[in-house]
Amino acid sequence: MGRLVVVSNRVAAPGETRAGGLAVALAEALAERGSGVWFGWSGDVVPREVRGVRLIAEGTTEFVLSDLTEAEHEGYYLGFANRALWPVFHYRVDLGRFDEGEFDCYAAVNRRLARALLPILRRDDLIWVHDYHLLLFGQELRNDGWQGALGFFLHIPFPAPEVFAALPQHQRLARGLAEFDLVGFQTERDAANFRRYMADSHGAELLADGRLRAFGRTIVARAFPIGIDPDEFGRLAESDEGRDAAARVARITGDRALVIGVDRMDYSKGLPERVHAFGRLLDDNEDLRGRVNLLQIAPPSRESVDAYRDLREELDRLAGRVNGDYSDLDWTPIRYLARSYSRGVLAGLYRLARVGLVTPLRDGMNLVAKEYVAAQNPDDPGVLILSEFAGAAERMGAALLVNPHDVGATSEAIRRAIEMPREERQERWQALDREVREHDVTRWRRDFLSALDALAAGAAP
Ligand code: ADQ
Repeated sequence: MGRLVVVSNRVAAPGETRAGGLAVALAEALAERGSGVWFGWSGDVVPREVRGVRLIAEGTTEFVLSDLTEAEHEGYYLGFANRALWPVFHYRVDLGRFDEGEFDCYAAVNRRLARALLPILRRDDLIWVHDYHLLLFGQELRNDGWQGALGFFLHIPFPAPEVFAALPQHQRLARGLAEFDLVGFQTERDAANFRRYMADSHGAELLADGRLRAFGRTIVARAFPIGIDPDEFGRLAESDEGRDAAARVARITGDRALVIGVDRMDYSKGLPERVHAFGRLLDDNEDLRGRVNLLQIAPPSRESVDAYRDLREELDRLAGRVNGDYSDLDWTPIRYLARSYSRGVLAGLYRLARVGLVTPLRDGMNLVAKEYVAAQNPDDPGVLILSEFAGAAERMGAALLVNPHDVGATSEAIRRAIEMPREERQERWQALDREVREHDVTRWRRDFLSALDALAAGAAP
């Protein structure tokens, strides 16, 4: 069996905290394979020219890191990836900035990185590329002669074809994606969007089992829903760190119902809509005033992108309005913490919270929904309220599903969750827990890699 080569925008190199479950999962995939390479951006930005790559070995895994220049960071990362692809893939064409120069920079960085990887590759390596930063990476490798197996996984949604086609460079991107042998998506809906787009815009022939023929190649486009390590989250929720965090918050909230939201601060996460819904809950239900708290944890991200600064200001204003209207001597309805917490702290708070409020306007999957479920006490579980527009909703129908744009319905769901009898909470939680366990992170990476291995071996997956 050849080595596994993981390619992603950011690499969790040795010594860096592998905060996300994803970084841990990929590190495990590499270790499990016996030998592997993890290649990508070091996280460092240098003024002018990038000279070579840095190699770090850890066990049987080799980390190969490249810096970005300031111009690349601006044009490729902050620019085309985060100001054009991220909004469009999350259905926010209105926020998209379509700058040809930034696209050229994006393509050039994909090319430069592919050329930096190529000399390290061996013929039987299995290459697994991640996410929207690297849509053209496979094509760049092929252009330079790579003939081996190439897989790609998209962590964010693949939008409806009409929305994807709003990107001025959609044809170039589709052509690039067609160079992968396996293209993985979070949900059946994403895979279907991609297949329909390829058929409508490029005359692709749709075959059985996710296969399709386009641009003279046969590729496979299928869903591989990502997950978490539920046992780890269960353990963390009961760890000293988790219990301490829960006890500190419980001292303030007392016996009031706690509603929790945990998100990166991003306009896709529906934060203003969530605060509106919580405000509406208090507007409409006098009996709940003084009896419920919203704890929203949302560290700022990518503050150099204008849309993120605007969001932060809007959120401060909205939470201020609700708190201004309803706070009392011993009660502040919304506590908003703009920082990151360790996974142990989060797990403890998830377990304490009566309601997990996960209401993105769009999300590839949303791992917070799964973490909330995994952290619950089976005897007295909380209630998950989940946006129907999160990928997680496709298989987590036992949650209270809401349309996050419908402020009234979301507010009503919060009320229902707070008042839900234990028996119904347990029934719903058991169904959700089964799903979180069935589609955990280990299955995700194994399913993807065995499909890619099968394609590499020339067999149908
Ligand atoms: P994200 O958009 O980052 O990921 P999500 O899936 O919710 O969204 O993952 C966020 C992770 O960061 C979770 O593990 C969460 O615990 C952690 N996190 C969030 N806020 C935090 C805070 N304040 N402190 C500490 N940790 C925090 C992208 C896609 C998703 C997809 C994932 C994985 O946008 O749709 O589910 O990749 O594929």
